[in-house]
Amino acid sequence: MNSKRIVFITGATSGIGEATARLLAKNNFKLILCGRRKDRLEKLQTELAVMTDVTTLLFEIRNRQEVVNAIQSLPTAWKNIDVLINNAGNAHGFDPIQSGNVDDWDAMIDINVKGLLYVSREILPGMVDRKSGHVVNLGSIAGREVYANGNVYCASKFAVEALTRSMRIDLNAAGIKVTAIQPGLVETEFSLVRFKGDAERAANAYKGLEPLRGDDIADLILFALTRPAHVVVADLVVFPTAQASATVVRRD
Ligand code: 8X3
Repeated sequence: MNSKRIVFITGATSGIGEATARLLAKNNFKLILCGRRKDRLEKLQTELAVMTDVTTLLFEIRNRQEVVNAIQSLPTAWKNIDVLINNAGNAHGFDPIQSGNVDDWDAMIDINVKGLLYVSREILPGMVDRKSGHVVNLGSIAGREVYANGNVYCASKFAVEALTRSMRIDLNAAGIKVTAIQPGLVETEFSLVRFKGDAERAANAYKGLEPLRGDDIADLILFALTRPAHVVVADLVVFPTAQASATVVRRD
């Protein structure tokens, strides 16, 4: 297997994206780190550049033209992307549907669904031309089950699930691998964003249990990327041991 594959990671500056970047850097992948926070991107690039080739792309994934311009600006040496990790995404707000904040809805649909599509639309044609590639979409248990106040976040992750399955079919003829990773409770900045900076509410989401960490998910992504050519990890649901479903969680 070519150990110098080029990996494009969205949302690389925190959480699962950052953990994945770190692990893949150690495992000899070349990295295109994408995000909208310049300082964090540069810091991570400097840190990982001692291990592998790293470049960065700064763009707002909600802005289609920014996405297109950024990806098209890649130098020739970085254009043949082998692995696309569609990781960028978040939950914004936790309100019942009847009183949801429409700006939150827009953000989740724009980032989690439309952003994934904008990036994929730019990168997939090259993979199809080369008849080679691997797409890893970060879904969620929220893309398989709904729960109180999850509404639009769940809808956005159900959309990711539908798009992942669709990609698998549409890209099958070109021999492109498509992997879905569907985590449950992972402690990152996720809950802090969902609860708009309320650290106590965010901490409560993981209280009394040992949640997954970004590293746990990065580990599974590395596993999926390092299977032999004839093997694809199609779908991985992963929980902390204390979790049994979106809503059944044992807290001590
Ligand atoms: C995040 C997992 O359970 O908070 O995607 O929806 S959950």
